[in-house]
Amino acid sequence: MTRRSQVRRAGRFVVRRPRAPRPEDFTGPAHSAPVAARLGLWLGVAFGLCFVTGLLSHAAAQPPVWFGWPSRPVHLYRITQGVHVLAGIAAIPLLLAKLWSVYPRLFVRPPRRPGRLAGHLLERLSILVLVCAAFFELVTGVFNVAQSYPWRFFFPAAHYAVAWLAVGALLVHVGVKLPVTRAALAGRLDREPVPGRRAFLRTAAGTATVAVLATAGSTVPWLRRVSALAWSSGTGPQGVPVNRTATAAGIVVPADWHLEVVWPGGRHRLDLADLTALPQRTGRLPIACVEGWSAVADWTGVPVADLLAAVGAPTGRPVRVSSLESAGLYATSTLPAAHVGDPLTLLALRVNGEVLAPDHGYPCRIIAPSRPGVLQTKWVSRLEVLG
Ligand SMILES: Nc1nc2c(c(=O)[nH]1)N[C@H]1C(S)=C(S)[C@@H](COP(=O)(O)O)O[C@H]1N2
Ligand SMILES: [Mo]
Repeated sequence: MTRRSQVRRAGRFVVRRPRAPRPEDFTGPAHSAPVAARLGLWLGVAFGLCFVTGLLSHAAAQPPVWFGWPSRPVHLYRITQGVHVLAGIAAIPLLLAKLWSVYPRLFVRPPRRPGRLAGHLLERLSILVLVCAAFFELVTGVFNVAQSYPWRFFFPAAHYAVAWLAVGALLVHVGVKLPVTRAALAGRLDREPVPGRRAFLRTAAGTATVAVLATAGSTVPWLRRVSALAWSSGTGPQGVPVNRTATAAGIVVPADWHLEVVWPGGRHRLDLADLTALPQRTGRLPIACVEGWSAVADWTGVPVADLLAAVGAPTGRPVRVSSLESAGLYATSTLPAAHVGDPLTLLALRVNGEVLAPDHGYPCRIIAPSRPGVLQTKWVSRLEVLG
């Protein structure tokens, strides 16, 4: 009990009415501006990486007219998406540590002066939005990685929209806290080291590092052996993991399967023997899923540009790819002109020296450099050169 607590005499007993806690009551080493500032800085970096790489991924998957996602370097998308997911994983323990550090501030009394009260409430509201949006992003992201969607909304659209909310609230928060953060980071708040603070920060940073190492094997091959929690092992038929099998997608390849190539003013049909007879090229290319996993394999097939040229179709234009899987998100994808022109953009017939397994898209699939995995369409049946 502190001196401010009210004391009332009632007969022979002294009754103390407890008062609401105040931030100053929380004296543990984690609850201090220097700790909160440092965690805030790390979280800012993690969320900043998530936001920028998320925007890139969104733009690569649904390019706006003014944006061209490059086909080189070959591993570009793999890197940006790996960073996206791993920065999100690192942010989980950092966010929990930050909330633990600052939760005593829930007990700050609102100022009495009406002018200040409005500012105070706005700042509190921005923190509420920030915390909710941050949790939403991290939780839905982890569920997406686990390929589980126990909700009704469309994950990419919701994850993208809430990212803007999170970043807006984060900018407000950083703006409000800038003076105290700068003072804290510059060591101006406490000159004496306080025991326990470093240990708390080290534990938070260590937990984030362990979380990243435990999952990074999904995309960093040499970490596969230490990544006990990696969601993709790198194994599957022909050494490449499979997200959706041919059976799951309901694929039945018809006996008279052929590839139809269509362009403004012409069309051409090729069967598998025609495709196999064309000059083949092999490229060591990754599949990089938006879920953060990636796998590199030797893919062999006909470069799409060569195929178009061979049948007399124009090159240098975007190409719409259709799958035997006729419904749903994966039924079609569009190769931008830059990808069509890249000699490593393949209509692949083989992987790691073998004819594609049904689960990898037999008879043929698109494999293009630096492309979101979701657009590497399997079981291709039609290519349409767009006008
Ligand atoms: N037709 C079709 N193509 C598809 C898919 C699919 O479900 N159907 N999955 C996509 C996704 S999400 C990824 S990451 C890559 C690699 O998935 P895979 O491992 O199932 O081949 O293929 C893509 N191509
Ligand atoms: Mo994917």
